[in-house]
Amino acid sequence: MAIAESGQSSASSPLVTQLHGWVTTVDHKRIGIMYILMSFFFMVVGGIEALLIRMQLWVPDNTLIGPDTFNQLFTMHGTTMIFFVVMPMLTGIANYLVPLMIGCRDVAFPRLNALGFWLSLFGGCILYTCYFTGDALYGLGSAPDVGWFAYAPLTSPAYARGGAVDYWILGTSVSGVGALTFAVNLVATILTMRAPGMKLNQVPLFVWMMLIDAWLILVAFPPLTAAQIMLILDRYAGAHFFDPQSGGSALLWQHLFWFFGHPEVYIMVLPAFGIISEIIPVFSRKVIFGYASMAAATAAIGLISLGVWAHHMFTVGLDDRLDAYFSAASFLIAIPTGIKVFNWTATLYGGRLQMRTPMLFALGFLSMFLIGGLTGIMLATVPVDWQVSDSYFLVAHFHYVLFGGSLFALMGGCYYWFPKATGKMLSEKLGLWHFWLLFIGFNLLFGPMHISGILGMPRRVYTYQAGQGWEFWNQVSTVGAFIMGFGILFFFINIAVSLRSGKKAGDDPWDAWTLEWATSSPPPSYNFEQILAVRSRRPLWDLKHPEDPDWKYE
Ligand code: HEM
Ligand SMILES: [Cu+2]
Repeated sequence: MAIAESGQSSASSPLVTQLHGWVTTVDHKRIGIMYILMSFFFMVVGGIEALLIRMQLWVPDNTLIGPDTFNQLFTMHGTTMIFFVVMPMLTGIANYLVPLMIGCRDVAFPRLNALGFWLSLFGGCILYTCYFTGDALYGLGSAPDVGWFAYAPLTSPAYARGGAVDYWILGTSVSGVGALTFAVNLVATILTMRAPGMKLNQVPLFVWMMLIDAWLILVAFPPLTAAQIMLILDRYAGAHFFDPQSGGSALLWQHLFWFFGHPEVYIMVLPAFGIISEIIPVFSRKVIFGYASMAAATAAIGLISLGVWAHHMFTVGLDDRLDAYFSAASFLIAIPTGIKVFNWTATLYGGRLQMRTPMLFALGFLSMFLIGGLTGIMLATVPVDWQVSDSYFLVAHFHYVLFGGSLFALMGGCYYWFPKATGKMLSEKLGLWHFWLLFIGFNLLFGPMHISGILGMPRRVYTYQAGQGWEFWNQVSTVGAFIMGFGILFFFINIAVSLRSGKKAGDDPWDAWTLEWATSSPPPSYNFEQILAVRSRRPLWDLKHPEDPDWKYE
């Protein structure tokens, strides 16, 4: 069993001993798996919240949930999906893979790694404690209702009474510190612990993109934490950072929040880029096209993404020149992103494509991320943004990027590396069901939101009147949401079934070329019996084809 071989305790030892092995572990692989399990748990929670939101919007003038609960639901849903679903899933995948991919035995600071996981998990627990104690305007047991961006002064003591908002602040800041420990660890690991001979320009692209990802976390999270501390001081120590009536500034929150919030989008999507850059070459049986330009484009995206935050603030009435700058800077990101899309397409072009589930998810990612990217360019155009900002068009846009883009690729990654982590293959048949239900449901759910948004439906409204042309589109969306829910159910069924009775995977089921496939599946706790020396970007190709190794050409 996966768990037994990668840790100290064996499968035959009592359950308590096994559990003890898990909660005390400092093994990067076990920590990675725990992050992923945490993400699955919160995916169910955030998904139920999303379904409740969609049920409320099924018909005009619906009274199923009511305005107060609705506000709490979209706040909790957004916060959960970002901080406790996508973040832990990418952290888990990176934690599991990066040391294997660069051929070392663990991360640089294994204990710090464990601390990071527990901080993330406790952050989620703190947030959800609000349902038991967080009394706000609505009495005991209410959740925050201020949106996942928690705009001040809506969060100031005057408007957010009771403790609900405090649970948001504490939950997200504690998990944010967890993300910082992860990033520090990852940077140190990648820079100092690569296998002998492995130059930085020979690591798999996933590692490159995670390096830049970690760097973005290091720049973006501290301002958020600072803003959160300021908000706590406003709420409990009589400070007035965000209180205009006493010389504070409400816009300050927006600047600090989006200085985090925009790079956060890239923090969530760069790992997806990385996963796709591993999957597409293997299932096209070709070397990735433009390795160096891929890494350079990622660095450019990371840099530019730090300078565009105020495109979230076009409607607050900044100076025109500022709007123009932030609009232009946002357009600029299309260039490196375009380079990447070009490289992926060029890798596919002329390849011997193998349509296995990971590849399907990769192609699903490509198509939906493209749509999300194009609507992003539209939104970066100031006059367009003035029209559709805070409408469902925006909700459609960011779900295409974050769900269609990020989460799709992360799920594809789960299919690709599941055999490595467990020694079992996932079922292709159930995988197909998962993919197609998700893909069809997704487009039914979020596609029509472009239209309802352009027709004027504002986001964050708990209901609407009949006769504005919104009913049909909302019903399509709600149907799509349930189809997608079924899709995710297939994902979990697939994992459960395959763990019990999946085909044996072997060390290298996809005939891949990176180092993680050089060890057993699942890998032993020390990863590699012998640390391999590396001479090219595809060390396993070199091993398999000694007559024609890559290093002759690189
Ligand atoms: C079944 C899946 C999902 C459904 C049905 C869904 C649906 C919704 C709906 C209806 C809203 C409320 C929009 C509003 O009135 O503002 C919303 C908000 C949000 N969703 Fe999702 N969503 C899903 C998955 C996700 C995922 C995977 C993510 C993150 C990666 C996500 C992130 C967000 C965020 C951040 C908000 C807050 C929007 C805001 O108020 O600004 N959602 N979602
Ligand atoms: Cu942005």
